[in-house]
Amino acid sequence: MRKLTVAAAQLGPIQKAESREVVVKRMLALLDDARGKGADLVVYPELALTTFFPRWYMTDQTEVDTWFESEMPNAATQPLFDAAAKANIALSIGYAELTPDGHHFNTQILTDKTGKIVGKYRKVHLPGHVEFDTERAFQHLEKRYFEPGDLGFPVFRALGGIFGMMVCNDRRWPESYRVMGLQGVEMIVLGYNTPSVNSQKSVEGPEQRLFHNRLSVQAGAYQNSTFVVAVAKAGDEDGHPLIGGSLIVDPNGVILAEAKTEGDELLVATVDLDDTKFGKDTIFDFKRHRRIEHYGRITSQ
Ligand code: CDT
Repeated sequence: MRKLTVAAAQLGPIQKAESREVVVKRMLALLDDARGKGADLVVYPELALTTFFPRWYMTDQTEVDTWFESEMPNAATQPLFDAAAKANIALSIGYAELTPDGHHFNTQILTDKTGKIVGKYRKVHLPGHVEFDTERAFQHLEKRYFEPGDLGFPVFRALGGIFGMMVCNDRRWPESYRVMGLQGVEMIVLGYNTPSVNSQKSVEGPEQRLFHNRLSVQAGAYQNSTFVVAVAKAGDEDGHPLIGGSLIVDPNGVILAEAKTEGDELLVATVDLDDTKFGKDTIFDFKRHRRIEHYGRITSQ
């Protein structure tokens, strides 16, 4: 038995004008709620500290860089790291990372219970486009502001288990889960900012987007026999709605908890990481059952 209490800390909307300090206060309130519920780990969404800025077209790199963190923790987030360490809780947080040598990534980190960063992931699958697109109802400029992650899909031994991370669009790609599944991942944590409507297809609304979210996360969990914790930034950001629907899913693909609101909301589940074993030893025993001689196309084109 390897029990772990995990909390998905869904954040409601963050307006463009709101400061990181205001957001961190909300993150601290969710942390406090999680502490009261016995959480070992609290997971926050993609780009948790700011509005989803890739919807805004910017040409001035100095302005772009104001949305990025060049240190983690920094002055704005130190109170969160301190409170988590005091409460003996590990954190996973998404933020825009500016490296010392000037690279820009959409990053998620994992800390241990002392606030030390023990894992880092940089988003591999960047959706959207580079230039202003007049055909879209709104912009999604991740390909303009971020470089594809350069760390692959590593896993980390932490909290008595094997953890992996992904960010938003990665959850739609079976390869993201499988590369970590092949490393024995037991819990994948991820954050997302998913617009409630498709900017290129007016008939695709929130119900379909919530369905695709569940479909991707539940399938990824089941097919790799791993827990998945998927955490939204939700609600209306300056007139741009994002879906909620944060999820905690078990290794059978069953939903243990699902957000009911589009605001700040905490989901909590106590799980046994040993529940990942049965699937990994039977139907998804990759060593015995995979037929890699037929999978070449996946990496060759
Ligand atoms: N943040 C993020 O990756 N959002 C995407 C939107 C896809 S549409 C360009 C997602 O996959 O949810």
